Amino acid sequence: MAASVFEFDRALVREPAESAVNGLRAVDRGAPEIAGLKAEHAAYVDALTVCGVTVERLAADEAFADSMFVEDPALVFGEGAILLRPGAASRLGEAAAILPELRARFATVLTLPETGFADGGDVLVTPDTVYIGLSARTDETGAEHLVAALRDLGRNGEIVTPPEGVLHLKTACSLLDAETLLVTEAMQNADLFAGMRTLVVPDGEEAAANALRVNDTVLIAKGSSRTAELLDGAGYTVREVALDEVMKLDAGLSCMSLRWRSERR
Ligand code: CIR
Repeated sequence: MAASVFEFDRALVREPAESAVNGLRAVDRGAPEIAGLKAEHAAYVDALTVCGVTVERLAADEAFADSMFVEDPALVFGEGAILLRPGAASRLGEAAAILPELRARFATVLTLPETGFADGGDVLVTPDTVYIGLSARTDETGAEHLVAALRDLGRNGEIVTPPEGVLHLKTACSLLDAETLLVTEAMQNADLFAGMRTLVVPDGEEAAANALRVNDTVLIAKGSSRTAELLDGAGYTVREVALDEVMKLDAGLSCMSLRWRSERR
């Protein structure tokens, strides 16, 4: 059985680049304001730290506007890392940029064959299964390569098809504990996760479905008060993190870090 999927003691983040004003966004709600983006990123790092995680910060990479979203070019576990192939043309080069950082921290770093695409935002790790969602960023070929790499790490991968209009699998769902997911209603109706319990985010708070469980705490987007109440009522410890500028780039909590539990504890 895999190690706990929400107990982490290490995380890697990348500082936002000034070029983030040119970051990808499906619906243009304006460019993020860089000072605000940096402040939100710093508060996110603080939140991870308060939750008991040692966070290492990589320098901003101006060559890649979306490079602060380090979860997309890599997938990490205590036992090893997998270098992914982000499916947006402007982001594919982020993989090569993060490779030395993975090699410096993991004894095992697997790479995928150079066909197809697989994006970390499409990967949801549960204790028994690593779900890989097909999307505009992850195709069948990339997903199949990822399943093979996961097998080499002793993990079971399963490819799923999320509902239309979901940027990344984890845009619309996240892990709350070993048996429970937080999902949007559309994701609930798609019924992709056999054997997992689900809590559905209240209508109008769909963005809160990208929560992040870190040790004893569930981080959620600030302003999702009904989701906070729902989680609080279900017994979770909730911490809100401001994400207004981050959300202008279609991003949320999970994509701003790579997290793992080091084997040395
Ligand atoms: C992008 O479209 O690639 C970025 N602007 C946002 C990526 C967010 N990543 C994620 O949800 N895993």
